[in-house]
Amino acid sequence: MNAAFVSSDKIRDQFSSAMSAMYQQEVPQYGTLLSLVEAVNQEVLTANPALNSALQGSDELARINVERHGAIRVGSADELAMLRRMFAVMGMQPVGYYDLAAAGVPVHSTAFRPVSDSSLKRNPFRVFTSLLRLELIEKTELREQASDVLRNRDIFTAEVKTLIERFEQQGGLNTTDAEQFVQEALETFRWHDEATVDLATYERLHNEHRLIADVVCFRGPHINHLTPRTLDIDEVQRRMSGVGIDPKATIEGPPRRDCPILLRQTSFKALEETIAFADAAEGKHTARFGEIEQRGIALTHKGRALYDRLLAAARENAPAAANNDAHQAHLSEVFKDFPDDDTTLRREGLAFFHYQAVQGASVQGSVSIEQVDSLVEQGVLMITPMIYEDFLPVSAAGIFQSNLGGNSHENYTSSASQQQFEQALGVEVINEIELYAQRQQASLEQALAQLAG
Ligand code: OOG
Ligand code: NI
Repeated sequence: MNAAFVSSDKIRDQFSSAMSAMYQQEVPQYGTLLSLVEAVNQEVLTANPALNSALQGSDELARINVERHGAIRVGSADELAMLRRMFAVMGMQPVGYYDLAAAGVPVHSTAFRPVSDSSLKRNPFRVFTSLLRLELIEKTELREQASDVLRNRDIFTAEVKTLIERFEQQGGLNTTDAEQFVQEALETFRWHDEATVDLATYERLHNEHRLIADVVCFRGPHINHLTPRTLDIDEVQRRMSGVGIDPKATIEGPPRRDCPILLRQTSFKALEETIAFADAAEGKHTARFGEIEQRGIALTHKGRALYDRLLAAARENAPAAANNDAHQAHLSEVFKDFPDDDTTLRREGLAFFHYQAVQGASVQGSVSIEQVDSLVEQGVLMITPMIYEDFLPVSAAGIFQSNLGGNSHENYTSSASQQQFEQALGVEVINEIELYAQRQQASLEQALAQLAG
């Protein structure tokens, strides 16, 4: 790459901090949440020196305070395709496909995120991006009206489009262009307290599904939440109400464990905000909230299948009360069937790890993949958990639902349509499990070469 160009990692880092600053200003409760998360992270690290050095050793400590994800919802294939080009400037690729229709939310989604070890280390910022499935609106007239409104908006500034093209032609952006890109890209995600439609149209769309009104009635896909990573989600959940934040009833995802797996998430309820409609009527809209997450180890296909099976079993005989303590106790009971130590997780091929040759260690002759188990046991190869960087469809549905004000829609029967999503996107999404497997393999090969060298 031309040395005069700013790295995509740096542009992403600048963008994610600009987005966080904008959202703190727009939604002060998010700033309160950030302070709470930081305080709890600090307490956890102070009380647990072993965790502190483990995180430091795997270079994770540095990313904890910059780590976050956000979410947006767009209305058309053109919008999604342009977003893909915009995120590419920041080194973010579409990873994974999530079907939410099965859970009563008329969207399907991907996550734009960095993919390489070094980029993830620098700043793993991800944007969960949903595309509205207008075809799921049954009333023809309403569907056509929504699609007309969407056709008439442009969610990108002229300048950002020019800069995206320049990036694609030159293979990078210089410092001035990169700075302007960050400012212009930010405009796409800004909140607008003016709707583009009259109140009656808003209400018709809202009655069809609250999410449809959120996507269709505004000038752009406002960022609807940002999510810092916490080291103790249970503690943050407990303390939220003490700082004036109203959390959703239960934490999504797996229970608390010695070896955390995948992703646990909880959010605070979306705020009711005043909107001026196109006919000068005043009304309310609820869209924006805050979320926290705690990430654990990425699972293989086998591990994920076990997770899905246990989660389904837990949901089938869930306790009646939607109380987090009862919910977590029940989950912990069901998840006793999921091994909870690194040795078993690795031996049984349930989870992904990074491999490292222990400094100064070497092995006579060549080393083969078959010797890995014994090299790990001998302490010649060190393993560290590979963090799960993606999302979970059941959890995402839970987060969506907690903001739909209780009047949830019956499930859409239409099947998942990854192909249709990819057509809109303009490329295929990257398979997340393949990505973890490749990264694990690369770290293993490097470690073995080092031992033999
Ligand atoms: C996205 C909800 C899903 C997550 O972290 O799983 C989500 C949305 O509300 O647009 O953010
Ligand atoms: Ni989220």
